[in-house]
Amino acid sequence: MQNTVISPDLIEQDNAARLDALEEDYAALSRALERRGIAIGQVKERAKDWSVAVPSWGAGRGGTRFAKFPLAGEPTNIHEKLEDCAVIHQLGRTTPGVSPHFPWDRVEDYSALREEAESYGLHFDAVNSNTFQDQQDQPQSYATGSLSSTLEPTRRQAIEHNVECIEIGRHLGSDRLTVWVGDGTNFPGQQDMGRSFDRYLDAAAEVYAALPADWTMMLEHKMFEPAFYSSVISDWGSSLMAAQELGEQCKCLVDLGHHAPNVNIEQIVARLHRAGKLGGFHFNDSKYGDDDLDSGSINPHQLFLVFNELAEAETAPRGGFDPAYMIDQSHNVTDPIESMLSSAETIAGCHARAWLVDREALHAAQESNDVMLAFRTLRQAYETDVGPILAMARMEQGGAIDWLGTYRASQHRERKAQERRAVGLGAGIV
Ligand code: LRH
Ligand code: MN
Ligand code: MN
Repeated sequence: MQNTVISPDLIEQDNAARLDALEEDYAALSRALERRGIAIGQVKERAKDWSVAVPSWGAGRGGTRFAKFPLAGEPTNIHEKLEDCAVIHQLGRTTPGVSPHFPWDRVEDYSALREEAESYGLHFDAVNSNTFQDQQDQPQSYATGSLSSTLEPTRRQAIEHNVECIEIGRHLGSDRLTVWVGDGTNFPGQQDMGRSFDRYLDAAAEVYAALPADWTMMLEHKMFEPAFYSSVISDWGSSLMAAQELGEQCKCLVDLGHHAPNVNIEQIVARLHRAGKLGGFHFNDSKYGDDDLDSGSINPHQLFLVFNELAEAETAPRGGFDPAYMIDQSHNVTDPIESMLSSAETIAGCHARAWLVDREALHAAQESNDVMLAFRTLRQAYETDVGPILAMARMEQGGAIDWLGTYRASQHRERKAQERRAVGLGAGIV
């Protein structure tokens, strides 16, 4: 028996009131797509098959280094986070995976945690390690680095933590480890940039050696923050060099917020695929830096272009194509459940629109250098409102046509505000 957090009756009632309008919109879109030679049913099935994982840490209110404004009823432990992730998936039907972060999600019994997730119809996705913060009672500090530290005991501690994350992940049923380190420098001259990369590689090789044969290790690059002069794995170039040196099972993870402003991220995606090293994504949006804003809230066109490259890559898989899709956002002023549902819909929409691109026409226009036709071919897909396809796919899988209206009608957060322990004030974590 699946554990449902939101009443299925409520979802059904809400859907019934909205079905006529949806059917009208869906039929109109179906006719428009048919004129373009596209069968709407196929796009809908593709949308149903596609999913994006939610981060356990994004289920709570984030914060900046200045403040965190807690939300009454927000989750404070992995059990409550799973309950909220279950709500997101129940209403949206695109997020069955939860990406945990350790030690934030530490518990005694990981097999029981896995069963708890499964009782909601969820599973665990990539496991994230954390050597960018010091924990209570931790012998060595990461203040001047972790895997790349100049200090051997510190590197050892960081290696052991990553190996422990793999072990935890095995119990949780995961098969991916995401490694992001905050290592880097704040001052020119602080460290030797070549030697710190060497130390990182030596330490990361020990983590890699502990990977089970069917696992992938994903290296997440980030240009700056917390190190404000240089990061050890600062960009996709460093990430690719490291992944190539570490081995076949090591790939690169692209967090959309981790680049310099205006960087052509879709081209990076194409390049990493070309090198057989496209491991996965952390979706979010950014205006200035690693803002962790809701996916597509600032630049939905860029997100579409990333998915266009992904559709291109899937059509021409070269050595293979199996990226992990995850959301990585910080919700500072919204209800995280609403933000995650909104982002999942935006991301799924970009995925669906990328598959509306007339790829044959695009390739022909590219070959004959018909610049305007190539551009308009992409634009036509981008401008198509796929909302009715996504809503129909949700409804047919038991989700909510109007996830926001149904979620608010459920009063989930209000009920949790009565039940859950209040969160203290303070600065956020990321
Ligand atoms: C670093 C990052 C990384 C961390 C997460 C909390 O900025 O994107 O993925 O694990 O934030
Ligand atoms: Mn990230
Ligand atoms: Mn980040």
